[in-house]
Amino acid sequence: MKITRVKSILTAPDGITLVVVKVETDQPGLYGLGCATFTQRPSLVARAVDEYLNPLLRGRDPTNVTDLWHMMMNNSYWRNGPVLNNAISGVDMALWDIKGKVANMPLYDLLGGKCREAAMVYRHADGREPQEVLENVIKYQEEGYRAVRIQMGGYGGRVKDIRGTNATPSKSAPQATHRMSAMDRLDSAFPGAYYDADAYARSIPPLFDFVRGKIGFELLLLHDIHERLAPMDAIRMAKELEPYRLFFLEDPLAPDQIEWFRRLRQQSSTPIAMGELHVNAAEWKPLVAEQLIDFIRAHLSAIGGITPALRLAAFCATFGVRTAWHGPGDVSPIGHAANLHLDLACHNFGVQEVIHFGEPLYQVFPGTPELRNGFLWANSKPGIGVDIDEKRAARYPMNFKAVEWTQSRLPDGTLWTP
Ligand code: GCO
Ligand code: MG
Repeated sequence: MKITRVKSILTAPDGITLVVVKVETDQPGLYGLGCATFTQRPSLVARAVDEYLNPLLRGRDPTNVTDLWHMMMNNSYWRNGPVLNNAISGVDMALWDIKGKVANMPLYDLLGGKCREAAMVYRHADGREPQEVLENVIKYQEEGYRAVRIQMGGYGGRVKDIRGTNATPSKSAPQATHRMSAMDRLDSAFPGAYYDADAYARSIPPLFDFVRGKIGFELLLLHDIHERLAPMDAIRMAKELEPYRLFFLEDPLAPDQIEWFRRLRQQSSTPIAMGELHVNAAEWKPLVAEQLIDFIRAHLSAIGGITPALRLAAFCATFGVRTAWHGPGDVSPIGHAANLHLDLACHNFGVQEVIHFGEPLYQVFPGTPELRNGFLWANSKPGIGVDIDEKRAARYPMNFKAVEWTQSRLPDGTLWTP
């Protein structure tokens, strides 16, 4: 069996640019699909696939997945960056897809079979003020979800001052305790996505107090700091949130702040999740080996695909760290399915992040996993189990604009990690 072509496919069915890799072989009708989605730099990943991996891999045997993964990683000499890792992931997942198709087994079976029927998921509830967040939490709870991430104004709390809007704030909810004047750029300030870190930090513990006061402690609640706070402010929030029993608190610090993770661990019992930003094993090794985190959140394509994720899951298992793979809107259904196969086959699964899969996604990606009663369900098709309708995919071309939300700035104009 030989690889005859490796190609990238860019498509945005739900308005978010997804990057898919198709590996074609000399066997009639046999091909594999993988996710390579780095939605902030999609065309760079596509070029890495088409201009470098395609000529490198044509003519090679697709069954040697591990060897090809190492060869792709080392072939550029400099390695472990998000663009090349995503390109490699697209091929790696496609090779696992081919292996499952040849074995006529779903990937989870190839990886040792199921540890659970389906993967428990969490959804994103948000709102401009606590009452609105609560309403969205209750909506998910009524749909059968057992875990909900709550934010108030996205990441860093881009909350409008409810006194300044026509929204009639509810009497029982704590009012947003800060004016958002900081959202207005200072005269001399730089253009950007402003947020008030201190106001955000002060708004979250009262939010959890309010929500827990209304719904109790049965629903698993999560929160994503998204590296938006100075380290000690993140530690303070982790401590302030202890009474509200979070399932986990995500991205409290930037990936390079390992020393601060050590201090955070000494000071708080709030479970910690980290990893969606990781691209290099050096980033996760201390966090896992020193048990500084409870959940690993890698974005599978950013670390290079299924091959490294399998090793990472096994490494985490030995230290009691569970998986919570990154599952946002900027992961393709192929990537979500790859997450799910690992969720089913790895014993140390924690929870799976998912978003709403719009109808266009199901049309472009037949076999997209099914969301039902708070769980994600895999089909039993061989391989990853998701296909792509390339004609339909072409109807949703990439429409790239400079990314604005990552130009996050503090009130004084200082650029802060997004
Ligand atoms: C999450 C993540 C995402 C990222 C996004 C970046 O927890 O799902 O924080 O929302 O911000 O994937 O492109
Ligand atoms: Mg996150």
